[in-house]
Amino acid sequence: MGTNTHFPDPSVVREELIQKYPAKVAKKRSKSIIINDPQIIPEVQANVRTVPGIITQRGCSYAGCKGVVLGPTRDIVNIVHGPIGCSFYAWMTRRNQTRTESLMDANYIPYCFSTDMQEENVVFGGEKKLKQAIQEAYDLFHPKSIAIFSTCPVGLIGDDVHAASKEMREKFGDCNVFGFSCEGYRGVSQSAGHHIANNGVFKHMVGRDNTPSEGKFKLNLLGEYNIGGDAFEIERIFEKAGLTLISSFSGNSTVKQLENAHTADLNVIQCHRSINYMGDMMETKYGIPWMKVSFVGAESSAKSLRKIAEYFGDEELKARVEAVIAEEMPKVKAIIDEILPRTTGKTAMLFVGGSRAHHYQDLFTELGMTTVAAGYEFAHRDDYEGRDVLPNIKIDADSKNIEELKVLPDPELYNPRKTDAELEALKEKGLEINGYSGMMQQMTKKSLVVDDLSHYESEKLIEFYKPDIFCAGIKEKYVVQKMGVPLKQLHSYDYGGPYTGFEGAVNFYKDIDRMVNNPVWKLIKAPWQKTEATNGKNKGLEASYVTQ
Ligand code: CFM
Repeated sequence: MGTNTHFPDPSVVREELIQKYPAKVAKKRSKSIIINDPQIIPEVQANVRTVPGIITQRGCSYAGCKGVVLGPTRDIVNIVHGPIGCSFYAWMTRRNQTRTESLMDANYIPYCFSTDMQEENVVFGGEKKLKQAIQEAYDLFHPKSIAIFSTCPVGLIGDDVHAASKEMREKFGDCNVFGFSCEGYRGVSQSAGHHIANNGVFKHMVGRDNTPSEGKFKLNLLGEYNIGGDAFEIERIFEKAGLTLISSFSGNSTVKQLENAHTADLNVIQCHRSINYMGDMMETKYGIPWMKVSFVGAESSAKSLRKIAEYFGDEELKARVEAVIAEEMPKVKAIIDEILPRTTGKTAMLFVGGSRAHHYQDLFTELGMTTVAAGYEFAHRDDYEGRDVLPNIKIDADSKNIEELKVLPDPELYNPRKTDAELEALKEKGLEINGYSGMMQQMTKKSLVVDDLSHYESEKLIEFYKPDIFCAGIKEKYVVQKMGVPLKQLHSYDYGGPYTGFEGAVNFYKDIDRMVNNPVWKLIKAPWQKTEATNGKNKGLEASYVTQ
């Protein structure tokens, strides 16, 4: 853990960031803008309401439930109960890919199902229209499952999506219909939607199919949504290593996989934020432990594979994992050796979601680049500071809004995969069982950690640090690029990917090399830079261009 010396004093930057705000807002924002110290890990204010008027990067609860967690399962018909705009927003924009086994297999991802709520439905109620929509979907597709997602007006007018779902489920008999109260306003961000989705998938899907699964080393991959084909690369590696993937939550998944997931012997969690609830609930009900892994970065992939092999404790598996790493790494090394001299010493900023701002720091480290500032849009304190702080997190009114399921060991299916003594022995070997140490432990001393970064703050940070690359999403992309800084979308990957595993690491190195070493950025002057054309008087907000 080195100390940044060639960067601006973070306390000055922090002061600057908050000084423009009115006193009350400044007080609130100052708790979310933290100078990191990996040794003592300071407290970060997170998962609280955004101050009205601040331009946030966040999305809504419906986005987290429908778009994020349920969206990637290909054979559920996901019906959005609401105005058409909410559906359009969630239609194919996340780049979650899927691959059917045969052309005859169901895949509803390319479709957009909505009740297209109109004023009349808002005034007189929309349940009738919802039931018609469910019937129509059933008649057309005969799917195994239909899920209903509530948007804001549904909660405001009081449509009961659960009663409507139950009525239709009982009517059909062969189609599992269930609803989600994931109205956009349910929480402070999409994080609330993740929790609501976890509860629904756990209640209505996991454990429905008790067919014994085959395979010696069976695991579920939680919190991997197959953006840009990420899950395909992890599946390739698992297969090569002799690991059997029972279910993925939920990239490239099917209803059958999710319903049978409780037959696996280990849950590995990639995105802790969106699915940690599922890991905990499956452990309590079925006795399956979970482990945090990350397949973002070649080194992290190797480390995660070794952790999985250690968990199963089989010598043959360990040897096979080592063979896979030995076979994959030289290809990665050949590329990184060529790129490293061009990327070493450059700086990055990452402001993304609830897990990638952490995971992608590994890839930048492999590129010899330093992350000078990072933060999540909607993560909680445990994603920053580690799960040890969980007992100290204040439960506010917004969190109380979301149901905490009371889960008990299943009288028939509970089967602890490891004894307490075995788990202890694994922990002693350094395996973090049911744990996650968060982002800040990995970041350098005096780097800046900012939760729920505002638009104004992002401009200020760029002005101060002039990073070589800024990682965020489409809402930020062009504003940042107009400042002369390339922006890598870490949500959609800018049409690229996969970035996981060994092949993904190579893709990422090449893409970042192309971006940070592209001379075009030097031709753009940032808004605060004086231009010759206006005789030094231009201090406006528009980027200006130098033609030669
Ligand atoms: Fe998890 Fe995600 Fe993320 Fe997320 Fe998301 Fe996403 Fe994300 Mo966009 S589940 S928290 S709600 S890793 S859609 S695949 S990229 S913000 S960092």
